[in-house]
Amino acid sequence: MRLENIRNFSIIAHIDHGKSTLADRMLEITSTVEKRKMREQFLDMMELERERGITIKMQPVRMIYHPQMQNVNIKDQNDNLKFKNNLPQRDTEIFNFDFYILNLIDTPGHIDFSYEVSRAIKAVEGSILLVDATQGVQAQTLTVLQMARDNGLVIIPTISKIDSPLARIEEVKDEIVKLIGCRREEILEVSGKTGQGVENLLNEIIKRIPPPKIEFEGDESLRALVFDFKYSNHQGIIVYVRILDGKFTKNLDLEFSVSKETFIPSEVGVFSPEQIPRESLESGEIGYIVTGIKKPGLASVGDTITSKLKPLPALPGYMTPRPVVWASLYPEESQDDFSQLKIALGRLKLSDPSLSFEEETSGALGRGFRCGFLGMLHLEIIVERLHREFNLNLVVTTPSINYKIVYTNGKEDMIYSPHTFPDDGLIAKVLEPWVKVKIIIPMDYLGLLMPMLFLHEAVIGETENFGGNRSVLNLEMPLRELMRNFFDELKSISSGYASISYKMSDFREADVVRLDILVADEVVPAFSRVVSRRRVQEEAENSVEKLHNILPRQLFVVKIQGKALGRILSSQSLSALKKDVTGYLYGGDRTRKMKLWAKQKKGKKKLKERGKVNIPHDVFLKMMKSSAD
Ligand SMILES: Nc1nc2c(ncn2[C@@H]2O[C@H](COP(=O)(O)OP(=O)(O)OP(=O)(O)O)[C@@H](O)[C@H]2O)c(=O)[nH]1
Ligand SMILES: [Mg+2]
Repeated sequence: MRLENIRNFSIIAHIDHGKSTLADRMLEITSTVEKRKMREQFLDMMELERERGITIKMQPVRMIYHPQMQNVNIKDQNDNLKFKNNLPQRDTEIFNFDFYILNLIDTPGHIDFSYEVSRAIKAVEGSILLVDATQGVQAQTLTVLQMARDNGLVIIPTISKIDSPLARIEEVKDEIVKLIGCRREEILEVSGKTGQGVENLLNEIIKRIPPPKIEFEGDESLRALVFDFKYSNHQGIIVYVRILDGKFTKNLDLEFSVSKETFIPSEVGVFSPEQIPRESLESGEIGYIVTGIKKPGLASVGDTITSKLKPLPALPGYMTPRPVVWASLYPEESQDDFSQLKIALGRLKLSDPSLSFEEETSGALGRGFRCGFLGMLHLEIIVERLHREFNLNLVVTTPSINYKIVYTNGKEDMIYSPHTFPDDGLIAKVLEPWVKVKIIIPMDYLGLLMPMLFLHEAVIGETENFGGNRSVLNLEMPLRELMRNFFDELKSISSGYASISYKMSDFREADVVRLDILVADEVVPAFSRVVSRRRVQEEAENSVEKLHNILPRQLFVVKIQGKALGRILSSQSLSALKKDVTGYLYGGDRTRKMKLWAKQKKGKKKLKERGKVNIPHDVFLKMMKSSAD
């Protein structure tokens, strides 16, 4: 295998800047996907990605590129496709021609999925930093650029969407020069829509990104970085690997360096982007290994796969990201679903290692899991996937951040679930996480932004001018305030022109209390929240009002109350549903109706005595959403 013919790269950008669409054109030019199978954002394969039009998971794909491919006619292109499909046996022949193997990893742009980006980056030598010609540099552009730089990658600055009538190519070039410090001529221009400039970009990738290097010579010196996992019912755990050294084939004795788990692979192969088995995977390549292991949780991403008999030192691995929000998930109906939920979370964690979960028991809710997420969208996506892929209906508690409690007796504790947040009298001090935030916003909107920042308790740091008329604001604020509808408010005051990125910072003292919601005189733990003391009255009223609007009426009157610091702060009554129990009686004797009414009344009294209000699954989801926005 000639390393000089391999290039590994990722496409990184702010959300919606055109990464997946650019990848489409690359797949076409290289005939990786047949024309008739092509569809928009081809690499967004998950149903949820397609529905929402966003990338959630990174996706590797291997392409074979002949720099003159566009000059060959259609017939030859078809030949090339056949050639590609026969590839497993013909690797050596490829390199007699001027072919390159391009391993591309498309990444998500939404900040909640940035752990995907950070893992993809470690598997490649270079990144295309894509900047939308209509939007310019945005907050997440800065974050992903920093990640690529920290990993010493070659960066190819590229402007996307140049076909758009709204494109401001020259201005955006100014911004990129300022940001990266590159020469203006180094910036490439592409349109994922028309394909303009994409072939040139592929040629520049070959020129600018270096081929992979090997550290240990010899086929038996085996070392591969695990950057992702997938679970298949049929094949068990499949690992996504970047081969650093050696030649991986099936039937070798392999082991995970850190977890020490051993296995004999039943298949190795490449992504095209579907899995294509091959005889071997060699140094510099990106592909997959079928481990046959069925039990999740044994090995984790960032682990190294090496030879069991002649192990090489482990690679540095990945930092586990710190969750931003926490919510508890409980099976709605039967506790039988608990073990189902446990398996489902284990499976999801394989392909999404940023998800964290731990068993939790709540008196009222039974057995469930306290889960950590990288943001509200992440939480929403996981709940949705549990529902769709595992058929689980869940009670989702109101999302919350974590708080450090110092008790009056000196003990300390970390609280992840609002319903376990202690009563005021027991607390000496509460500490909460803060975030460091970057906002890029047109200067015209600064006047509206400032009061909003004040209301969200932000401490404003450095502000710089950026490009023509935009500012970059650096600030710090409580994570609690960032989660309080900050993103939507920012979008609305800036007419969608502001962008934001953030990272977790330190813990600082907070003045917060627990707000409980009572339904029919009983606390519903899933609705408890921790709120700022000075906003508790307002929050109690809002929550009660919201639940009053969402909760279906019952056969009896239901009281909904907000309670904090030992006092009821807000109360509303949900009127009873009048069920027509006599409807089927046709005329006739009124006494029969009276009898039925009396029976109904008795039933209602019984229901009320039990105080059992049926809160359907979607009410929890709706409350979760409404309290987050
Ligand atoms: N005019 C024009 N629109 C484009 C171009 N590339 C992408 N778009 C549009 O921009 C939107 C986002 O495109 P995607 O390719 O999904 O962007 P992305 O960067 O992959 O988005 P995320 O993965 O969610 O971060 C879609 O509506 C595309 O149709 C382009 O070159 N020109
Ligand atoms: Mg995408």
